[in-house]
Amino acid sequence: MSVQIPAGLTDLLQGFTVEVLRQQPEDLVGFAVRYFSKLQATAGSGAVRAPKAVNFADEPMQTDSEDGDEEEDDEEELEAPVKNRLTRRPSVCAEPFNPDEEEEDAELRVIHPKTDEQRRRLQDACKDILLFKNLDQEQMFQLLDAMFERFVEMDEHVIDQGDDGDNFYVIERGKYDIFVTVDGVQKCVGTYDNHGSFGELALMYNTPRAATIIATSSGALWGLDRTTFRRIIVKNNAKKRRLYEEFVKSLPLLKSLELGERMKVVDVFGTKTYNNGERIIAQGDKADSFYIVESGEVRITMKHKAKPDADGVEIARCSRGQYFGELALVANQPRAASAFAAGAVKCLVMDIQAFERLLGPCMDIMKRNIANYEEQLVDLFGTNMDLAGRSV
Ligand code: 1OR
Ligand code: 1OR
Repeated sequence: MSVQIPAGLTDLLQGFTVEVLRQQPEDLVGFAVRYFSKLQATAGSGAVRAPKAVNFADEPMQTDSEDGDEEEDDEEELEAPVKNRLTRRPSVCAEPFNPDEEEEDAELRVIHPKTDEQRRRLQDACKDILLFKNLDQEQMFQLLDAMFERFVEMDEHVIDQGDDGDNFYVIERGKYDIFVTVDGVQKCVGTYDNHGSFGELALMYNTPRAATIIATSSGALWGLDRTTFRRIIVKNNAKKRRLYEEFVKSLPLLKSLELGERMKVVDVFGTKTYNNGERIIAQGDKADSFYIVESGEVRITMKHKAKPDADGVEIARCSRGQYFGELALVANQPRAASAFAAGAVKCLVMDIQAFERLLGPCMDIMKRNIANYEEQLVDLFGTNMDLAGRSV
């Protein structure tokens, strides 16, 4: 029996197979649905891997320009963005945004083609980015497509306080100082050391850049343009606010914050889930995040200085609404204890910069609690130690 192979089938399946091998998706069926839907949308346009409006070759390079009249040439080191003309940024004030608006217009898609090696590095750099934690697979897919690589030299200003926001950045490598100028005095208020992200505030709130970011080594960043950031992240934040409003209103720790400030907390945290027994924090580690338990229970354990190899003693448990991981951030010292999931756990996680920027008014509550830890330390271990494990 001879079977007729429809014209085009081999090419169709080959194209799909190549994309699967290139991108190694975890959800093959979901990937297939998206791939063939895009293909259908592009039917007749000649483009295969991008929706209709995204044009790989014949679109002139577009850069963000403040006044919209002139092409600026100051981003030469950036890979030429493949961007539709419609994505050009109007002035900041002229850009109303309703996050609830359905804006799934393929015209807005930005795609920077990447090699497999670039994509792997990008995925690695993005895997712990808190702002990306609540996105679904399709949003993540679009975000990664839109990101572009930017190399920076030592001493380069990546962002200048007071400027309009153009891009959000994820750090692949390099060290960066954060400077804030208040009343004409510039102060270094923190650093990024080979991981993390910055540049979200101006894009989220349509405000001028709140800090200056200067590279203190050569480095590599992944940029995300303002339009895509707002279309995906800001829209997702509106959903997150609805979802978490009641929860953050109920948290005793945040009671000194106005509602608007609590909502800013929601904007910047990411949710992380842990399986039973999984370690969330390791005693002695350098600290860069703060946790609030959304569901499940977290065991806090501490090792005795005299028996560093023994399993830690359980010293506390945290459940819904309680927080942990503040001590190392407040005291600027390594983690004083370990934290493990007791059953399935979900936490809201905030990075150290957001913690310092937003939770200043909650410091009194935290410090009172820390004083409690110090007292119990002596009772539990029967020896005088401070929370860094030193004898006092
Ligand atoms: P952006 O778009 O305003 C500058 O551009 C970025 O610096 C900002 O987004 C944040 O991503 C990042 N205050 C303001 N912005 C900060 C801060 C910060 N830290 C990092 N950024 N503070 C320092 C907290 C350690 C508060 C200073 C008073
Ligand atoms: P961290 O950043 O040091 C471990 O990371 C976290 O465990 C710590 O912040 C606290 O949030 C949390 N002593 C020290 N850390 C504690 C304690 C604690 N309880 C919870 N954590 N004590 C228990 C008091 C009931 C006193 C120790 C004997």
